[in-house]
Amino acid sequence: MKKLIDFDKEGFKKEVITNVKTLYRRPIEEATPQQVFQAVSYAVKDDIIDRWIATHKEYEKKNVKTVYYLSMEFLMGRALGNNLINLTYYDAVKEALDELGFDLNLIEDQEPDAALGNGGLGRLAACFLDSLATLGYPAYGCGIRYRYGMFKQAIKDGYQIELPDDWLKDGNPFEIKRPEYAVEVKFGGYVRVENRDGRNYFIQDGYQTVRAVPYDVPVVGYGNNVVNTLRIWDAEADQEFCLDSFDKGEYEKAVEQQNLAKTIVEVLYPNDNHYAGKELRLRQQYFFISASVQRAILKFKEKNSDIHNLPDKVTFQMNDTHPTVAVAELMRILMDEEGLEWDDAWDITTRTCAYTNHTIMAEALEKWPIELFSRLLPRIYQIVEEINRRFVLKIQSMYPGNQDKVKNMAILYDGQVKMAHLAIAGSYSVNGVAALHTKILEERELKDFYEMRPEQFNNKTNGITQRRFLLHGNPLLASWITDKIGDEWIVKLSNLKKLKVYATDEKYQQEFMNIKYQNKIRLANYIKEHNGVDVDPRSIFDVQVKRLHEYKRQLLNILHVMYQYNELKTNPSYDMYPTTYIFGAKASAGYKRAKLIIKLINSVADVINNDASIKGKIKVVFIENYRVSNAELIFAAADVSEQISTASREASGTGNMKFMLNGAVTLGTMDGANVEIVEEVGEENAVIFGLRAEEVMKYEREGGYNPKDIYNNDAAVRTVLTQLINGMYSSDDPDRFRDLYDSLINEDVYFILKDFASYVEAHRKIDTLYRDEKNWAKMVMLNTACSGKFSSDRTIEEYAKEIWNLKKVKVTLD
Ligand code: F58
Repeated sequence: MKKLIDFDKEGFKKEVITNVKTLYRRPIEEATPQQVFQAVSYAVKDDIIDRWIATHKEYEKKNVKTVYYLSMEFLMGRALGNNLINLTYYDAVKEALDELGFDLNLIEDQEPDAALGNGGLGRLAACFLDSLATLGYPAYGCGIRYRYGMFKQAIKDGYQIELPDDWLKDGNPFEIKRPEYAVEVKFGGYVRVENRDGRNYFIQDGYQTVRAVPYDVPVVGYGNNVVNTLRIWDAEADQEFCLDSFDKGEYEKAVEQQNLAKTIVEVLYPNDNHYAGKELRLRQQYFFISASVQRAILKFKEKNSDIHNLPDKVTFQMNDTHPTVAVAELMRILMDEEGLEWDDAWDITTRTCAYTNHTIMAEALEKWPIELFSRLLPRIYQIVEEINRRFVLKIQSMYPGNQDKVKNMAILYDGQVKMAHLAIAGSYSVNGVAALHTKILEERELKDFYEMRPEQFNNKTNGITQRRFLLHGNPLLASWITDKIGDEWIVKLSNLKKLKVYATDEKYQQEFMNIKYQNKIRLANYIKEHNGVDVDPRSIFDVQVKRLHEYKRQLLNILHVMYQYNELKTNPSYDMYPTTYIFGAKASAGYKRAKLIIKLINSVADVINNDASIKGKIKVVFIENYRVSNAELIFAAADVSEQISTASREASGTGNMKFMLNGAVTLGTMDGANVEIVEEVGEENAVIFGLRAEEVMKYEREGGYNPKDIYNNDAAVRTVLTQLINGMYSSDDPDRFRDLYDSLINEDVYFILKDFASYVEAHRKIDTLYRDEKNWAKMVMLNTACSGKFSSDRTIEEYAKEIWNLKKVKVTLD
């Protein structure tokens, strides 16, 4: 890796030694790995700070436009390795630590993942921050400093157990508390109108307040001295908790406030593509939005005197509907605090807010009962009512007499506040996250909105950062690539296309495949250590890692494994290439069926892995506690990337891109960004199966299909389904998996049986392709070579130019 920034190795070593001493009163020889991790991180932070200060000085000097990326989730993973990579002294620090007698890999392993997110949406936010800093765009990530992040998953007797993720227990060395930027957030009470000088002022009274205190986490750009900020808010009680108060009423009030504050930021809701509808969740949303928007306005006012210029200096990008109270909060501040009239405030708001949609799944669209919303946020609700009143008038004037339009588009309807509608009404941009997804939004889910204002809609296909998912996660491949085409790919991933010429050269094919093999050994060791299962690195590593959700169809995958096992057992001529099926997935704690699918995968693994008669042809592994840090190992080692969602359901997917980048072949449906992956790499270098999105949607319009037809006509499917209920994988309780059986036979909402034959066929194709070593090597190399489009740098450039209108800033150190 090219060294772009000077690194003083001896000085660094000294600083680590001093840090251990001052933090822990110990000589370095006696320090625990965790203590060394802390000491190293503080030394790295020291370097980051200078760049952080310089960056903000530059932003202030230039009075630049800034994007505030508002998100309930930032799935950052570990910081140390990534910061070293982006400071461009990972290798140098590795060497320095070697000299001190420590292995950087082991030190990195001391850091807990910052798992302030569920899955794709939260990880996307983290990739975006990395790209924003690397490209030099002024940006803040704004979120919540959850005390407990995404739960830790343990597998006990094949079942998922959730354990609390106490990620802050040893302290977070990179964060900085900024009490000087604390603000107040108000909940509840009532609104009183006061007339002053002929103007009505709306005043919230009788409310409870919570103090929002920001913690800033540095986001280091790659090799460019830029350090942006992830600002996550903690909640504190507003009043001093007065222990010696003799006034019982006061004392109880203080306790109440303390509890209110504590519970708001206590824990991340572990739902993926499903909204919780809980009062606390709405509290969390308003809490971080109010704090972030208040702060942004205060900062704007430091450098700008006319609030009308806000849209020239600020964009609030709302990551899904969770932050959309921002629309009403900004209106509140502009009117109640800045004294603007409605029209003025609305004009500013709708030129400042923008909204990204991440799903078409109906159950993920947030709707709040008006009763709850208005009780918790009385002033905000008043504003939403007025936004709705005016919006409905607009609909009626465009479509006179068309009640359906009002019903489909109103923000308040059926006693509910529809957050997506509020987001669209209040934004100047609405974007989907892959071409197919945006098309479905425009033509189906948000059709009425699209027809009303087509120019508002646009697509921004997702991306991922190559700095974490290749440079850090796959150092062998990263240095091979650099060796071939130089290291500019680190900031310009489209350069990877220069690798195409190597894809047909046998020597390079061998090198590439050897790296894959080394990565498979690394993962096999991890699996042995964590699962106690031996897997053969020469087998095909066929991987599906993502949240467990019915639409993602892990069930289809495991049913196919059951089918293949039947073939092996009953058909002596059945020939298959040894395959290791690797799963990793967390199920939302309350999602029963998803948890049952995890149990099924583990039960199938138990039976198959212990059947010596099949000579290890199939192995099934469920990797416990799938998360960002072990994902890096997994992507690097995969041969086959399972992207098998029911077509039309996966908005984009981003795991698919990480596999491709690391040289895996996609086995997938034409869904989300898979469509664009195939477009880039060519159909012959992916294996596509199953119904297309239009076909799925057609069936859905016509009331579904009849899965019993398939059950009756396909003996192999019948056998597999019967094995769900005959105790083959649940001898102690044959009825355990009956719910899965019933769901498939009766409805099969996700078209699993419908796509089954085609999926079997696709696996046969993979088997055949894999045996042709040269062609396979060519395929995987072309996958890496053609993955340039899927860098989040490309995505962010598009957001910056087409939505945010941001300018890049250069930062130099004096
Ligand atoms: C995901 N959504 C999409 N939601 O499912 C995926 O296709 C897409 O690639 C990704 O966003 C990024 O655009 C997703 O991860 C959540 O996890 C929400 C968390 C909060 C509750 C509702 C779901």
